[in-house]
Order: sequence, then C-alpha cells, then structure tokens
Amino acid sequence: MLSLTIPRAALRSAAVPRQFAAASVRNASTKSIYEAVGAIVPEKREQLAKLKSDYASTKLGEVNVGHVLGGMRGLKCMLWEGSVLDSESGITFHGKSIPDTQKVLPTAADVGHKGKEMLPESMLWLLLTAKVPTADEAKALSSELNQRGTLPDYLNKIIDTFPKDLHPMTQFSAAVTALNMNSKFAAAYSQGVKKTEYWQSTLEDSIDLIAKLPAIASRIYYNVFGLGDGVQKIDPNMDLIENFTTQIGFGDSEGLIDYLRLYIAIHGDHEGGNVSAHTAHLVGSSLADPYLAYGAALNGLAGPLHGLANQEVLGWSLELQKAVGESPSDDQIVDYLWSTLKSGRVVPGYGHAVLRQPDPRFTALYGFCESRPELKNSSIVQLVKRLSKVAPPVLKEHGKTKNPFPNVDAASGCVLYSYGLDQFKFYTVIFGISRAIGALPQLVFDRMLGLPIERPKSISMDALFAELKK
Ligand code: CMX
Repeated sequence: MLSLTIPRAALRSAAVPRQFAAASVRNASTKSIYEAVGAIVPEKREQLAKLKSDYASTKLGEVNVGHVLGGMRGLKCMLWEGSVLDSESGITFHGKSIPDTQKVLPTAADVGHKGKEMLPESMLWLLLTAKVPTADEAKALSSELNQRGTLPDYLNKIIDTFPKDLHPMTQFSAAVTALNMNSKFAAAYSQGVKKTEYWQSTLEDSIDLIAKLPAIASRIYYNVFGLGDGVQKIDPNMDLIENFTTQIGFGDSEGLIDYLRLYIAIHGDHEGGNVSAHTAHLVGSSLADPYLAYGAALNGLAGPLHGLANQEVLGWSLELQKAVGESPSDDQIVDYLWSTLKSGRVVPGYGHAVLRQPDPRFTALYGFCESRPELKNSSIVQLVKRLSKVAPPVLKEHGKTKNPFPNVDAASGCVLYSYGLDQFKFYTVIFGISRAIGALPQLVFDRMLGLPIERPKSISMDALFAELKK
C-alpha cells in the first residue's frame, strides 16, 4: 500500500495572493473564479489522499497485449476531473449531461445579452470549480476575460510574419506557444514557489490564455483570409464569443454568435484520453507552463482523425454535392458513402474511439439547427441531417467501425458554413479556442493535486514475445 505523501499543510487552502483572497466589496454569495477554485482545494486534496492511502493497490482492470497494440483503448490509467465519457450515454461535466448544462448554466440572456445558449464562460466555471455559477459569477468571469484579452505587441508581430499559406492551426499553436514569454507559472517556478501553490499561477496563466485565444485566432483569420477587422477590439459590454465573432466580421449574425456559444461550450471537454486533452496533460506533467502544454495540444487537435475532422466533413460533403447535386437522393448518398469506403477512406464525422451511440454533442448541434429558421433551407444542413439517418446502416453493413453513428464533427463545420463562415481551414482553430476550457482546468487540478510526471512503460515486440514465453 502506498503511504500518504500529501503533507497535512497541503490539505489546507494555501495562503493566497490578492486575486485569490475573499472579495470585500462583492456580494457575499458572488465569488471570483480564483476564490471559487481556491475553495475546492482542500476537498480535492482530501479525496486524492484517501484514494492513495486506501485504494492505491485496488485493480481497475487488466492490461493485455491488445491494449499495448491498440492505442490503449479503455485502459483506465489517468486522472481527469472535469468530465467523464460513457460509451452509451456520452459526456458529463462534473456529473452533468449536455441537456443538464443547457438547463442550468447561465445563458447569454441571463447576463443581459441577446441569445439563448449557455455561455462558454459558464462551462469554464463549471469545469474549474465543479459548481454551477450564478449569472453574476458568469458575468464577472466574462469581464475578467475581456480585461485580459488583448495581445502583447510582440505576439502580433510574430503572427504577422507567418506566411499566409501556413495552415491556420500551425499558426495558432506557434502563437500560443510563443505567449509563454509572459507565463506567470514559469516566473513563479523559477522564483522557487512552493509546489502546493503551483496551481495558483497555473490558473492565472490559464485564464490569461483562454482570454487571448479569440484575439490570436482573429488575427490569424485577418492575415490569412483578409477578413474581419484586424484590430481585435474588445468591447467590455460583450461576452467572449460576441467579441470574437465581431473580430472576425460576423458581429451582426445573431445566429452564428449563439451557435458559437453552444459550440465552444460543448467542445470544451471530452474527458482526458483524447489526443488534445491527453497531450496538454502529458506535456504539463513535466511542469511545462500552460502555454507550452496547450500549444502542444493544438498540434494534436490539428490531426485529421481528431479536430481536423470537422474541416474534412465539410470538404467531403461539398464533394458529394458537386458529384451528385445539392439535394441528393438517399440512394445517391448511399452510393457515395460506398465509393468513399471502397476507396479505403474513412467517412469523416462518423465513429468514435469511446462512444457507441450518437454523440450527444452532435444531438445538441442538431437540436440547434432544428430551432433556427435561418438554417432550415441550408442544403448542407439538410445533408447533415439526411446523412445521420443514411450513413449508420451503411457503416454497419461495411462492418469495420465499432460505432456507426455521427460524432460532433458530422455537424459542427457544416453549420459554420451555412452561416457564411466558409474558410474551412479555420474550423479547427475554433475548436482550439474551445478545447482550452477543458484542457487548462485539468492542468490546474494536476497542479492542485501535485500529480507526478507522466511516464508509462513501453515495450518492444521482442520484449513482448519474451514476456509471453515466460
Ligand atoms: N469510416 C470508415 N471506417 C471507419 C470509420 C469511419 N467513419 N470509423 C472507424 N473505421 C474503421 C477504422 O479505420 C478501423 O479500421 P482498420 O481496422 O482498418 O484500422 C476500424 O473501423 C475499427 O475502428 P474503431 O475501433 O471503430 O475506431 P477507432 O477507435 O480506431 O477510431 C476514429 C476512432 C474517430 C478515429 C474513427 O472512427 C474515424 O477515423 N472516424 C472518422 C474521423 C472522425 O470523424 N474523427 C473525429 C472524432 C471525434 C473526436 O475527436 O471527438
């Protein structure tokens, strides 16, 4: 049995700097994000201490050769606090499903803006604190992000040197990485801050980075596509997404603004094993600062089997329309699906490494489309809906994928396209704005709990055969 390694002092909330201390002027029930995260530290540390002292040797399953060869599917081997993905019922965020969050998280209207969808700020608060924020708390977090959203001049200069035809995701990850010049965590670490306090500067960096991602993205958008205002003005009266949408030139599109609120909120976290989340956690476990960890995560998100799939889905759907017309019959869709499968390609937007049912994120985006009159006549949205009925039987008959149902990417990019945001190389950048609200809170938990550097054991095939002969 492992001994309890967390010192008692660490179980108490650490002495906190200015922004982490109780606010004297705010309403007593309204916490700042720093106070709210600080409040859960003792409880989380106690949970970890109990798991270590009482259960460290308890088995959670067996590791077999299939796990080693098969991308470690289903192996329960990392801690992730924000969300859990069930193969049948899908994602829950601190126990709340997407429909639950749609009911309880403060929406744009709740903080006095136009729009019905939950705010990504509300989801960020939930992921960081395990609590539903009040409307005032969500609004305060929104203002905090606005105040931190301006890019330093040096970063704008770096972004402006990127060639226009460098993929926007490459630009995005490079720019995020370069922001580490201002990392508060790196500065605190080099000044010898105590391990029990690492989480505080990690939280500061995380809030700073989340605040700046829209401005980085819109600068790249302006440089690559010549669209948007290019100045990344932040209006203190707008929320994170209305500001971002305005920066890229869609400030008058109420539908797109509300779609992006929903999109960014529900793409944020999908437990820890997916490539981008896992990368942030892995790189962060070396005590690299949040900018380095999240820059690395973005490179994983840029892969076609992960975040780039939304760009792939749109490309595939437009090719289908080009080949057989804007409103193809079911038979034409089926033939096109088979031609893709027979050529050895995957059908983008379908299948999942964990899920075995339609992705609830897809269901939420589908529901959004159903509720918006302006999307009713979009041929690409119609195609998304038809495909979600026609593709599963084809994929089942094909017999390879374990999950023949749509994942979130089956709809996400196509809706952006319908709203006129048709630069599909930019779509994964939008996903990247979102994934930070899941991956960075976990980095705060990692440091709050003092999790160790990640170092699984690898094995060669020769060594495997030697082991199997024993
Ligand atoms: N079309 C055709 N074949 C598919 C398929 C699809 N949509 N999904 C899986 N398969 C194939 C796999 O390529 C694999 O074939 P091989 O045995 O020849 O390698 C076989 O079915 C078994 O795969 P699986 O165990 O069902 O799925 P994996 O866990 O290996 O992969 C995923 C999951 C998402 C990468 C895969 O389903 C896929 O490539 N889908 C299309 C790309 C996509 O939509 N990605 C976005 C995922 C969403 C997210 O990141 O959250």
